[in-house]
Parts: sequence; structure tokens; C-alpha cells
Amino acid sequence: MSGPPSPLPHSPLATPLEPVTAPGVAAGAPHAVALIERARAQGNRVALVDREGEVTYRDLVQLAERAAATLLAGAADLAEARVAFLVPSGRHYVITQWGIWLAGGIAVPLCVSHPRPELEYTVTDADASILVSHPEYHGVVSALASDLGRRWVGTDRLTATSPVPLPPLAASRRAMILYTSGTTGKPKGVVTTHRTIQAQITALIEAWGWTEHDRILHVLPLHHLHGIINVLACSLWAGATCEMLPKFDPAQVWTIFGTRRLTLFMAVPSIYQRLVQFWEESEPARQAQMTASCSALRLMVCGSAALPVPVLERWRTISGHTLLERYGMTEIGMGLSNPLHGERVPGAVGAPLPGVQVRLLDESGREVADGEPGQIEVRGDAVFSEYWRRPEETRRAFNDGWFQTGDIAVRSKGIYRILGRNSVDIIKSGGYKISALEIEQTLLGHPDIAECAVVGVADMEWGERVCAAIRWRNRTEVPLADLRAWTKERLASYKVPGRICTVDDLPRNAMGKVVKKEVSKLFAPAAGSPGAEQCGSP
Ligand code: MCA
Ligand code: AMP
Repeated sequence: MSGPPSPLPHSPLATPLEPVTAPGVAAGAPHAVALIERARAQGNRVALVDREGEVTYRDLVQLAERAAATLLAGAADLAEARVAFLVPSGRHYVITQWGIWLAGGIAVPLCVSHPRPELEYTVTDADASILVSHPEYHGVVSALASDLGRRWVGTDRLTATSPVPLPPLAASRRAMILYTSGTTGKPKGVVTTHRTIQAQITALIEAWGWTEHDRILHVLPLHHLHGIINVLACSLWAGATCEMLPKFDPAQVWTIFGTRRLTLFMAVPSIYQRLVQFWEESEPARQAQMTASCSALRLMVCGSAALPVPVLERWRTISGHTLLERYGMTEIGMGLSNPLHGERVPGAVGAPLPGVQVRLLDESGREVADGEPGQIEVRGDAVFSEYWRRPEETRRAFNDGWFQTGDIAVRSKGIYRILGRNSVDIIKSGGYKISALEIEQTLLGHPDIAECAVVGVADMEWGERVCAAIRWRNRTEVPLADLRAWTKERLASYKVPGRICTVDDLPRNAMGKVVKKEVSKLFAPAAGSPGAEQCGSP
């Protein structure tokens, strides 16, 4: 177990900052980044706590203005230029994100654990003209920028001090592109405007009762909506304090629960599962301390994947909290939520959030009656505007103005339960949405793989686990560890198959199409069967 967190120095800044925006032009002028305008009004309240210490709202805004001035480099407006940034969780992430917004650009967060091919895909697909990196990632990002001919700026250089006017921004301006996996292979860019982001934030502020007295611990990745909006942006909107950890670590989280006055915690089911496991492996005296430390929190939220009822129940026993489960998606923000006050139904995701309209449609396009399954469709200001430069996919995603989520649910007395998805090619593992097709396409690039089929198999720790059935070329079987190492050079580690199964032929239907349900059965725990013997597990 790690020791107690190091003490927090108060002001991280050697000298007080002076505004860099030209007087009367932009600082405090009305523009669309309401989040930053609200932060401006918070003055010396502590906005963030990270590895370097505390940062006030006042300093955060001024540092973001400096970043904006640097990114503008003499231009009047970035005019929706895409700025991709690889910055770990902490102040530099927020300074960069806000700097991009203040300069009029579109923020494209990159994932700190992605290998170069994934980073390159995102930068190229978004057509980012500027790349920003934290010094920890200067090597990979400067090489990428040089190879692709893009401008590269380090976060350590986002410090321009000469006064510049910042552009006026309309709420309809594009603000962010988040990459999400779909049924069509490579991830697509989900575009949101400043107005969309504001709607996503305010729905949660109202539903979950955020105030400036809140203090939240942030352990999630910052290239996905859960960490970006639900935790970070909501905290900063409310004038609360967000303590940011660069990576989830159960020992550290339990220590922080015991030593800081947190009021909120939000995570994916796999994280709660890990916290349960850590508690269960601790000595009884330590368990009692850990349990007591949860009593200061007012709310614990879970989402991004189905929360298994046994995990909810175990967490209730350990922490005294009934997790508030909610349902969301990169394209819609949060859609459904159990209540802050009132009964939280295990296995259900509650009712529509403020400003969100939800309906369930059957396959013939008719709204279903209570108790009948239907696809969730969502409408409202929090819904994204488009898939970046994919007009046809955007058109297909909407049904008369309603976004078709692909998730199947039933409703009873206004409460929704998620039943599953309408595509077997979407896998949810560790809270990450993963495309089976993308992994298949990558694996087919391996010289020894003739054919493969990737499926998500139910798993207590990860929700689903990525598994691959493989027909080897010339029967040249590659050990699982070697295949994982090869795949990790090309894909994020959470997309790398955890189990593989050698097949002579993939199961196919009469039309010759691979039957994924049959592929999943290859990974069913059937002790003693020769099929199970062939399947490797790490
Ligand atoms: C990592 N590993 C995995 C997975 N992830 N194995 C199987 N399945 C996985 N999903 C393996 C790695 O390959 C590695 O193996 C080992 O576990 C440790 O990897 P590491 O990356 O260090 O894992 P971790 O840090 O322990 O990550 C676990 C985690 C993480 C903290 C649960 O997955 C996480 O932060 N998940 C949150 C994702 C999230 O924010 N989703 C929100 C999307 P080896 O040792 O062999 O190398 S937004 C969304 O869904 C909507 C909007 C919504 O509703 O919120
Ligand atoms: P993402 O594309 O990463 O935003 O993932 C969104 C998907 O996560 C949704 O379409 C659902 O399939 C899934 N999801 C999110 N929250 C829940 C939940 N509480 N229960 C079940 N599935 C969920």
C-alpha cells in the first residue's frame, strides 16, 4: 500500500500573474465559454489540486489566457483549428483545454496510454494543425508533429505574456472532438459545441446538486466524456475543488478517502470492483478505517458500463453508499440517472436528466409500451452535432432529429433498465467502448493470422473482456504474450485481446458470415472440454 499523500503546497506560482488580454477587448467580455467566465468569478478559491499542489480559479484563468495568446501566435482567432493535446491529468490539462477554447480552437484530447499509431490516427483524422504536449510526452508528440508537418508547442511554452485580444466566441462554435469507437472500425470524432458542453454540464449540476462546497477526486482518463464533463467540468462549473490523480490506483484512492474532505466520487464499475478487492484484501482494522472514511462523502456515482448488482451491494456494505448509477454516451452526454434523493434501483439507470428527451422504439420504428424492449433514442441540447467529417454517418445516426444510441432498454413506471446493445461488434471493457472490427482489422495485419473474430465475453472485473478466435496461417500458433506485445504497439492496451482461441475454421452461417454468438461460446468456461483447453488466458 502506498503511504499518505504528500503535503500540498499552497500557491504554485512564483510571481502573481498579470492579465495578458488587452484591456476592454476580451478579459471579462461576454463570450461563449461560460465555464471560464464562471471560473473568473471564483477568484482565489482552490480549483484544482494536482501533483504540483493547489491552483486557484484566478490563476487557472490567467494561465489559460497565456496559453491562448501563445496558441494564437499573432492570429486573431484560431477559427476552429483543431488542437490535439497529450497532457496528463492535472492543471496543464485544464490550462491547455481552456487556452484552446479562448483562442477559438477545437480541443482534441489525446490518450496518454495510446501507442503512436493510435495518436497518429486521431491527429490525422481530426486534421489537427497544432499539437501540444506536456514534457512527459514531448518525445512522441514532437516526432509526430515533425513527421506530419504540424506545429508543435510544449505546455511549458504556453506562457506568452504580451497583451493580446482574444476572439469573441459564439455558443454555436465547435469546441471539442472526442474519439469514440463505433460499428464501423476506426474511431469517429464526436463534435460538441460550447452550447452542447454547457447543456451537458448544467444537467448534472442540477441533478446531482453540485455546489462550491464540493470536493471531488478525479481518477478517470481525460480523453473521454466521463472524466472530462461529469467530473472535471462540473467541478469547475460549480466552483468546487477537483483533486486530480494521473492514474487510478486503489491504494491511493483509499488513502485519499481517509485524509481529504471529499464530498463526491465518480467512476466506472471496474474501478469500484478494484476498490472492493483492495478492501477485501486489507487487515480488519484497516478495513474499518476505510469504511469510516466513506461517511464524509455525500454522493458516489457509477456509470459508463452496466454496474453489476453484486458490486453495488458489496460497495453498499463496505462504504454505506448506494451507488447512483446513470447512463450516458459520448454522443449525448448523460441521458438517464437514478435520483440524488429518493430510491436508487439496483440494475436500473433511472429517469431522463433535465433537458434530455428519451424514447424507446421497436425495430419497426414504433414507440414501445412499458415493459417492452426498444432502442433508446435521445434528443436535446446536450446531444452532439456531428461526426467529424462524416456527414453520411451523422445522417444515419439520427432518426428525425433523435439520436439512435444502439442501446436497448425497457421502461417501467418511468424508470429505465439497459438490456444490452443492438450490435455484437461493440465491446465495453473497463468502461471503454471498443470496436471488435477495429481489433480484427489490426490482427489481420499480423503475418501469422489468416482469419480472426473478436468478441466481448462477460467478465466480473472488466464487464466484458476482449477475446479473439484465430485461424493461424500454416498453423503457426503465436503465444498469447507475444501476440499481446505485438498488438500493444498498434492499439491501446485495453483493446488488446486478453484471451485467444485457436480454431480450424471460424463458425459461419449458411451465407458464410461469421456468427459471433458461436465465437463467444468458444470462450465459455467449459472445464475439461478440448475447445476450452485450446484457449489461452494471460
Ligand atoms: C487494461 N487492461 C485490460 C483492460 N484495461 N485488460 C482487459 N480489459 C481491459 N479493459 C490490462 C492492460 O493491458 C495491462 O495488462 C493491465 O491491465 C494494466 O493496464 P492499465 O492500463 O494500467 O490498466 P488500469 O490502469 O488498471 O486500468 C483500469 C481502469 C481503466 C482504471 C479501470 O480501464 C479506466 O480508467 N477505465 C475508465 C474508462 C473510462 O473513463 N470510460 C468512460 C468512457 P499488462 O499488465 O499485461 O500490460 S465515456 C462513457 O462511457 C460514457 C460517456 C459514460 O456513460 O460515461
Ligand atoms: P461511450 O461511447 O464510451 O460513450 O460509451 C457509451 C456506452 O456505454 C453506451 O452506449 C452504453 O452502451 C454504455 N453505458 C454507459 N452507461 C451505462 C450504464 N449505466 N449501464 C449500461 N451501459 C452503459
